[in-house]
Amino acid sequence: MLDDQRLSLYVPEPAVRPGDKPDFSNVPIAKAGSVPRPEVDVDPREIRDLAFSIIRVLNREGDAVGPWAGLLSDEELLEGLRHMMTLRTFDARMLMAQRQGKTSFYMQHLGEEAVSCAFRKALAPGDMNFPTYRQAGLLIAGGYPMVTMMNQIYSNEADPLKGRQLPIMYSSKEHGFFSISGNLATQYIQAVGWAMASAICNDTRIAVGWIGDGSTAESDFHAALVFASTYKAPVVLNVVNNQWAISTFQGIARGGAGTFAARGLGFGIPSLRVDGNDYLAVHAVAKWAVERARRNLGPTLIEHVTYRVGAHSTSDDPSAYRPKAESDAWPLGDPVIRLKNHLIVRGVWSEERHKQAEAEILDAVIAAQKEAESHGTLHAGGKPSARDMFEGVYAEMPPHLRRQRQQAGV
Ligand SMILES: Cc1ncc(C[n+]2csc(CCOP(=O)(O)OP(=O)(O)O)c2C)c(N)n1
Ligand SMILES: [Mg+2]
Repeated sequence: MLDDQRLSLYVPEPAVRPGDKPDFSNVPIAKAGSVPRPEVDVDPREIRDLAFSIIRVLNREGDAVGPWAGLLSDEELLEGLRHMMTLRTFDARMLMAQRQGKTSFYMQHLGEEAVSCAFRKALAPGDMNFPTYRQAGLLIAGGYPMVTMMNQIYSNEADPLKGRQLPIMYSSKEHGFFSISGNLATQYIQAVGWAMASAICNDTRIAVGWIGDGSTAESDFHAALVFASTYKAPVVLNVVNNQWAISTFQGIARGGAGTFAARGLGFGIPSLRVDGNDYLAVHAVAKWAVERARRNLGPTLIEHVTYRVGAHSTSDDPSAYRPKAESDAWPLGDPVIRLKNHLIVRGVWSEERHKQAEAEILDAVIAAQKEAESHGTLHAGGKPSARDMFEGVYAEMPPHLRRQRQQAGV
């Protein structure tokens, strides 16, 4: 065979590796305020550009600019800041609790707090999220008690899931938070199915699917888009592109189209990219997509462009696969600092008040932690009963399980 006829496989590589200088010069960032805001009933073919740009509201000076700005009041923004700060503090304490052996596992949101906290505020009671493990902000911003989250993390006697789920895999129907599945992408089709059921029943509730950049490589992602597109399901399909899927950079799962949002175009689904570190932008785009679903105009795909600052989980060490300072070089900044600066520019916040809020939030998280720990932690104190593992699956327990339960003496 002639050498020039030999095939070779193309394998995308990240721009930099540990020891290299972080480089995001290949990431085009639209100017804040520069992307138009179409009507929600726009023909998807007219807004294909939105799948290749980035909708941003907060500029470098901390001003809110452009057609997506102006939706939130001072009070709502202050509340949003508090939610993000709470999630960050909650993460820090639970990460420490894992290192102390109080739980086996934890996953944090560092750098991605705006995505789930801001999105939650665009939803109505009864709407249902199908989240991944990185959307605890939906619960924090939805008023779900931190103590209950911690009880689940500790698998203690007050764990509402009775130790049957991996720590951080919460579930609350009342708070619109469908049980998390460890099998990635399964919940995307479930979200579309739930939305279709809502439409079949002529209900008013909508569904929200969540998926990470890496998980969009799963077949379930594509099957979900087919059904959402064909049946115009009342669903918002979120892709959280945090640049990494554990050690695999986003260029592997993204494919050749250039962005994750572009995936929606082949299905005729309006597809937008948003600055995932901009609380105002995430909220505005979420509102737009939620209104489309609510008005029965069909699905929307949103790519949240963000960066996973922390490790993938407590079982991961990112220094093995990316430069240590890469997160500092991320061009979209930190969501908490950006909203804080905006509130200072608005004249309703200050460095002193921020420090004070940090202290108050830490106190509240520590108080919740103390209460949760009074119900037990992984290796100490109260535990769910072994009997519980036999319950909650079958309406009527099959004989073989009844026998096993008797053998276990519970
Ligand atoms: C079907 C399936 N394949 C693989 C895994 C193992 N796994 C858990 S998290 C993860 C990375 C997911 O990355 P991404 O979708 O980008 O989400 P992120 O963690 O970055 O939020 C992998 C491969 C799994 N849980 N399920
Ligand atoms: Mg990812």
